[in-house]
This record gives sequence, structure tokens and C-alpha cells, in this order.
Amino acid sequence: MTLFAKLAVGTTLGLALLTGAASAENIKIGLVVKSLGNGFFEAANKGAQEAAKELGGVDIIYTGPTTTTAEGQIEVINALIAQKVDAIAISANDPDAVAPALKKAAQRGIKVISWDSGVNKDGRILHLNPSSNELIGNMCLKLAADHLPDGKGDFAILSATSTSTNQNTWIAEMKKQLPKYPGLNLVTTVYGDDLADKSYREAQGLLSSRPNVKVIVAPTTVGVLAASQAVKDAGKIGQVYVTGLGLPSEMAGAVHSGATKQFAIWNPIDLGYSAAQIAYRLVKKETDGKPGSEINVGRMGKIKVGENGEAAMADPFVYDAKNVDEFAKIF
Ligand code: RAM
Repeated sequence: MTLFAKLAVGTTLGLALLTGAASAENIKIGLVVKSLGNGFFEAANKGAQEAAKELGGVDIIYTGPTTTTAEGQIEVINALIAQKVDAIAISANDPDAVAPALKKAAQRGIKVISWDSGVNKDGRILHLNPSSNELIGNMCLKLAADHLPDGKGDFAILSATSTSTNQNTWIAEMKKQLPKYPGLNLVTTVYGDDLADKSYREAQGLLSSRPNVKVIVAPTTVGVLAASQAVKDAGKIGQVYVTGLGLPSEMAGAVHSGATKQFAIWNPIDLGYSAAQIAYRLVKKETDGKPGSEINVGRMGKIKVGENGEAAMADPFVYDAKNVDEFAKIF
């Protein structure tokens, strides 16, 4: 580009006149989610759209399968390759199964990152965690202990799918850190696949087959909502508590009914915003995203990629009867 063209870029007119239609095309970022219809991902999309608006010349293609399967995501990835997107930012239903399709995308010059739920190292440039995995694991245990008298009793985990990278990582962290909470006894882990009805049935199953379980910990926004509904419908409020990771907008009712006292989450809008920012910076070659690099993420500041090729956004926050309504208006 000539100096004159460079100066002209930035005014729409100059861009159209001097660089032609092809390069005036917007940068296309495919934001692939575990499944459509999940409020958490809808909030993340809000943030991604915000980043696109701020950066200018960016289209976010919000997409995902209708159910939380890797097969569904592979189809979506192939469709994005055919659309010739510039970047794919995926929250994966399986760390391995989606990798070959993502490698194909990378071979065609598409910048691939994972966020929220990771893809194995060879399938992406970097992975953006919402927060430190260790911290999330500890927080889930602390929330469970805080719902029990003297922090003592049986609890069960209601997770998303059994192949979900983020939930599996957090559950592994919970198991690792359990010795810090000697009163807590983990009896079982069940999977609701981030589907409202399956999660509800799994929670019902826990209530009937595990009468000693006093707390259900669901490290998924879909699971925690379904479990609190199941506890309420079973008339077990005050006997069994539900906690974990939830959206204030979805969990306000559960807090007010007493099905949960507290739950946690990071800001999903910020997470989607950050994922879109990172994808954009990679497309623009402002960063290579390699371990050790620092990436500009707009209003979120800078994010550093660790030696393991992963970065973390911010700490989770705890919601209870005092603050849930205020945040319910946001996400
Ligand atoms: C669900 C999804 C998502 C997870 C949140 C906490 O919406 O499983 O991946 O990060 O819960």
C-alpha cells in the first residue's frame, strides 16, 4: 500500500476508492458455541458484537449446533471454512474431536482460537480461559462447603457433557483440592449435557437415589438452573442446596426461593468481547498469540499467553440475595 493509501484507509471513502472492494470487506470471525439457545453464550455474543462495533469492519458470525455435540460443531466449522471466514473462536464440546476440522481451517489461513471450553494444543493457536482453573475449582468447593452446616456433608456434581473441556478441567481441580475441605464428601458426578431437560432429570435422579446428598454443585449455567428447579419442584428447599456457576439473570429466582444461597460466575459479556478482540488481533497480525505474547484486548487491557498456550481473563464473582437482582439486568 502506498503512503497515500495508508493515510486514506480509515475514512470509508478512501478505503472504497483506493483499495477496492475486496480489501474493503469486513473481517469475519466465526464465534462457535457449544450449542445455540444457551444464555451464557448469548451474553458472550453480546460482548463479541460490542468488540466488533468498537474495532470497526468486523462481522461476528455467531453460530453453533442445536445440541452440545462435537459432530454438530464439526459441521459448523466446515460451513465457516466454506464461507472463508478470517478467524474461528470456538468453545469446544470435545478437545480432540473438533481438532482435525480446525486444523483444516488453519491450513487455509484461518486463525483459530478456543475460549471458554478448550481445544487441544495442536488444534488452536491459544486458549482463553475465563479465569484460573484452580480458582474456579476452589470456588466451587468453597460454595459447596458454605451451604453445609460446619462445611460437612455429601455433595454431588451435575456437569455438562462428559467430554466438555472446561467442566472436566474444573472437576479435576475440585478433586485435587478436596483435601482442603475435609468435611466435604463427593459421592458422584452426573452429566446433563447442558440440555435443560436432561439436566433436570439427572438432578431429579440425584434427589431420589442419593438421599444423603445435601448439595448439588453444577459448574454449568444450564445445570445449576435445572437443578435448582428440580429441588424446588421436589419440595426440598432447605434440605438440599444447589450451587455452582450460574447467570444472575437465570438464577435470581433460585436465590429468592432459597434453592441456592450463593453461586459464582465471571462476566460472560467480557469473555465474548475478549475472544473477539484476540481473534481480530491475530487476523491483523498484531500478535502471533504464541506463549509469552501479550495481547491487546481493548477495554479489558492486556492478556498474557502463558507457557501452556493458555490465557485467563478475570476472577469469578459471587452472587447472593444482596446483589443478584442488580446483575440480573446485565447477564
Ligand atoms: C455453560 C457452558 C459453558 C460454561 C458455563 C459456566 O453455559 O457449559 O461452557 O462456561 O456453563
